[in-house]
Amino acid sequence: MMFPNNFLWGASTSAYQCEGAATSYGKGLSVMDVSSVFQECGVTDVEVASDHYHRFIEDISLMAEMGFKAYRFSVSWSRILPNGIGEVNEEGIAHYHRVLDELEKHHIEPIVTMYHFDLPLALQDKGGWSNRSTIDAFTEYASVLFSHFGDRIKYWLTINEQNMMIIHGDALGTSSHRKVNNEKKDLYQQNHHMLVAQAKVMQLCHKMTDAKIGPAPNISSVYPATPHPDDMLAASNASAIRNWLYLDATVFGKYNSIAWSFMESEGIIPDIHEGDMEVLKSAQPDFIAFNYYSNMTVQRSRGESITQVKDQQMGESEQGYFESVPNHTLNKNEYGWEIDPIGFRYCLREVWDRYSLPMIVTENGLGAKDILVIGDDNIPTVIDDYRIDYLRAHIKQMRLAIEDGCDVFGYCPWSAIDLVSTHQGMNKRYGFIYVNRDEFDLKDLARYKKKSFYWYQSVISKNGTSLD
Ligand code: BGP
Repeated sequence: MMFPNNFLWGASTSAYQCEGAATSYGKGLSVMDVSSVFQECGVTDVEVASDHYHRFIEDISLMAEMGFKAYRFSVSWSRILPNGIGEVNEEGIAHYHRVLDELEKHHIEPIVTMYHFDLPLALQDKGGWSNRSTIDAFTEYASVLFSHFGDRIKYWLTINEQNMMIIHGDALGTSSHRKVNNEKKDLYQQNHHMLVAQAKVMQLCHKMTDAKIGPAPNISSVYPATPHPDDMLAASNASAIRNWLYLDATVFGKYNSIAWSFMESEGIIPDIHEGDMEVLKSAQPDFIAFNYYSNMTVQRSRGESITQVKDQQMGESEQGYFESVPNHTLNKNEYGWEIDPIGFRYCLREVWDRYSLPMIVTENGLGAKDILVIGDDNIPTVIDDYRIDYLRAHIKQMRLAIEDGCDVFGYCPWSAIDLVSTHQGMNKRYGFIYVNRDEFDLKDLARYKKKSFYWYQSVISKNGTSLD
């Protein structure tokens, strides 16, 4: 079994994590530029990051050397609209045109995320997603993007990991920290606004362009800790609350009933305006993009939280509904994230079974403390066999999922180049390309090819037929 001929092999980045130039060239601030998470974790901020803003020509030429068919990156909303709405920053528009020129030159398909965690601060100051007017702001931003780039981009992603911003907003640094009466209700109100905004933007995309558009949640299939029916129910709760709430609303245009009954019991049903549900119903994604790092395992809620560490892949629980537990059949990476390639096949099958829409994997990868060494040719490199093993195992399982009948049209692991990790700064690296800087010492920001660079190059050149 082969990967389809036009399979989109590539990799991903996001604007705030790699661009740098966070306060230059007319860009407005975003919530990530002022996020306290980096300081709390004692890691670098995103002022310079990987300096991709200034070095995209070199970076894209390295991606071309790897044979990339696609590059998934995000546009910084506040670089296009410094205040979130209103005045357009022409320098921002010109920048992304230059990025697209470069990609075109190398025949690399751009896959563009419109919003990857970095809400313009000006909008956050007005209440962010709690404020219904952010729906209009996102639609306005989308219309600016479609009118400037609509004829150059075939694949758009609306919102990166909307589900993680709701569930783990504090850890990601996207929370507004506003004082509200009922924090949880406010979160699910934000979620509703994002769902409506996304639906409007999908409609707009179809009206203004010939491009395809889809959501980009973080999906983890959920295993029950034991075959006990209570654990089975807990797994079903977790899946509904973590995954299907988001995708059902996007694809079927309705709230998942299990998630709805959870919101009802918790007293957190969002205010839904007349016409909202019609908007959700009438919008249709063309594909599902999703990020996969690992699945999760849960048991029935015993009323206390089992894990203390909370990030995108760990420690999720909803008192009364489910509780995450470690899966002892799986190995973990050095940051405690479980490694579950077979679960990747399972997850692809589950999403395919449920929605029957073409899928593209927009994140998957291994974060590690890479060590730069001098290679045979006297050029610095990283011998990242651990990353190669991880990616190989996942790509093999993706191939099996395709054999199972899943329609997967692309794979863009995290990340193309090293960039700032949400909690561990430059310490936790994911890239095929090493960026020569430390946490606080910017060094020369030179690019070095890791061992995985050459490995992935060969995988792509053989279209995934030879993985060993
Ligand atoms: C995803 C985010 C990415 C990236 C990735 C790795 O949830 O979409 O932006 O950060 O996780 O996570 P981390 O940087 O925490 O290791």
